Amino acid sequence: MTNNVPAPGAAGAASGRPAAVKNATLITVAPTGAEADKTAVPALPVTLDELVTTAKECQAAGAAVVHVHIRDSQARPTLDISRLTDTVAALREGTDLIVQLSTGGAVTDSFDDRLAVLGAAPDGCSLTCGTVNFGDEVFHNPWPFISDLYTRTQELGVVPEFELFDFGHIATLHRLLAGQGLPHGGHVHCDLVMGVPGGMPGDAATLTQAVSALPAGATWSATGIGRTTLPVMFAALAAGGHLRVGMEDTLTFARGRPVTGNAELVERAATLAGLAQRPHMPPAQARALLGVSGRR
Ligand code: KMH
Ligand code: ZN
Repeated sequence: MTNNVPAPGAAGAASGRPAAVKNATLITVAPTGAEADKTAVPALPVTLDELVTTAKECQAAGAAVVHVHIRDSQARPTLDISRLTDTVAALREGTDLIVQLSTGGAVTDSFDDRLAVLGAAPDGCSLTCGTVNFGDEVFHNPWPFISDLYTRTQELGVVPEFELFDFGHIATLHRLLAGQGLPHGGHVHCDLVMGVPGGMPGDAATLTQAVSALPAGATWSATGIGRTTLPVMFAALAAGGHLRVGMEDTLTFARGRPVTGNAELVERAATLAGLAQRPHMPPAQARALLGVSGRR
């Protein structure tokens, strides 16, 4: 292993920090995404009210971060800046969650619109570290866009989460940090997005290999798309990582049983984290971990 991500049992007196800080599990919920269709998935939160309601339920169930995509009045994905700004305000008003806006958007969104997302002044944002085939589509993230977006996060004081869909993205993350320094907040946190058709597979062996290639000192969460949800969740907990769950990634709770809402996905993650003796961490603890400063 080339990184020094703390192992589940590594916390304690030697670090001088309470054991709970290092051993707890950060749960991020990604409630909506840009891909699922409201008519096919009625439980998907697409209005501001639905989003805030689900965010409150997910906080109560154990989430500390919300990864946000929004929809327009027709439930289509949008990066409309005024809607994004209202969404950040409403989530801050209604919850204590760290508000992380997606800069990935939908595969059809322009680079300019994706850069402009930061104007909504979120606590954090996603920052995908490379292009990837995305089912039948392509999710475009060329180097100049990655570099510009990272510079903007540093200028505006937004904490990025580095989204890694494949191994080449990890190499690009190393290049980014070497050339442009640490992110705002001073801490590197990554999210392994596994099981996307076109990206790395979602299984324990791949997760272990990916984690071993992360930058020294980085923390990480993992999410498995679709049927890779559970294998990735168990592997991440075993390897000392954090979790992302939600209807952006998972629409089937068990074979033949659709997800009824985001909270049940967070509840399941929190239950498994508790069984692993790595209980979910509250938002204040997550802010300290990620280097997210106080509310604006
Ligand atoms: N909707 C995907 C094309 C992100 O939020 O940063 C991209 C995505 C990643 O969901
Ligand atoms: Zn997303």
